[in-house]
Amino acid sequence: MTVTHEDELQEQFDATIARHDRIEPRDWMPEGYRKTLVRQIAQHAHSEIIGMQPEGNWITRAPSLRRKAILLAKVQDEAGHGLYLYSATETLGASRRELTDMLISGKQKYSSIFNYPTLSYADVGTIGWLVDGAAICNQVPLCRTSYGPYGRAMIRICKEESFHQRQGFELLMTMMRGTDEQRAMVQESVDRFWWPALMMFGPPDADSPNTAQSMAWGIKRDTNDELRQKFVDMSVPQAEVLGVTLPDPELRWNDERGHYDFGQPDWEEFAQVVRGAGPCNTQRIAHRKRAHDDGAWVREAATAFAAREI
Ligand code: FAQ
Repeated sequence: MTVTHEDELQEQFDATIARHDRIEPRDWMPEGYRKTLVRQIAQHAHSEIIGMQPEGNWITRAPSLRRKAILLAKVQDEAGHGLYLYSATETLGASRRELTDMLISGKQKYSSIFNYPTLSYADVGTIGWLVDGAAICNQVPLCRTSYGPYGRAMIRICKEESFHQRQGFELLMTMMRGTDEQRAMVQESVDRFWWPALMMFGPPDADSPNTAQSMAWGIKRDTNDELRQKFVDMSVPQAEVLGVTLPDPELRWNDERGHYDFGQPDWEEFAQVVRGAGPCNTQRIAHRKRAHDDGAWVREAATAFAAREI
């Protein structure tokens, strides 16, 4: 049997993955690895950018200057996360323009969670607590992902997401110490966001087409179900401290497993939202497209300026 150059490259790649070393942009990589990374990192970047909309909705109506300053800073952080991640995909040969076109035309996905509306200011706190909380559970292991630029971007992103989670919890805690009406607002918000937050981790492992290969390549370090369990275990004691009820009658501690048992989200609803038929999908993409079109003159001016400088 003849050993080709490609076989040798594949062997080196496999050895790097087995040593838990990083693959860097200049290294050879299988085409499937590159494509999977572009898909996952682009979806992640789009989620950060589209994720600015539900909370951005409340910037003009924040209840105080302090809350407005916090919210502005958080939404701005999400834009930064999107930019680090688009930069990471650029190292794989996918341009930001190309990815933005794929997002706007519906060819690439973004997280299902951002297709739900934000109906009250409590949602700002719940997004911080549950959505950023789920994002941290999912993203801390990604700091050890096998692709260097993605892992390094995740380190900074995770630090900022931890702050986001804390600010959400603090906002909810403040409301829980307030009036009956405020407490009811928090509970109503948690009732709406709990199940969509569990869906953020993706389909159950048995229905996840990408997990096995992504784990073998060291792109993902944990399965969807493992991370979902970690999130539930982390959130239940926090809900107790807050004094809110999680809307799951099956939620209870299982001594034998050393974990909480919990019910299943509505996976049919998840499939619908991912297909584009969630409550806000059309609005989110239309808004993103409008912002992109409105920014055309800025991109043209920057390109003309760059050409003049050469
Ligand atoms: N929504 O085979 P799997 C944030 C798709 S950032 C929509 O399990 P995989 C910050 C999946 O892409 C939140 N689509 O896929 C923030 C695949 O698509 P395909 C985003 C979903 O990739 C906070 C198909 O279903 N975080 O929140 C979802 O192995 C507050 C089959 O699924 C990341 O992107 C979903 N929830 O595992 C911002 C983290 N789940 O192949 C603002 C990085 C799955 O049909 C405010 N990503 N799909 O095209 C990951 O860890 C993985 O990509 C998973 C999915 C775990 C999301």
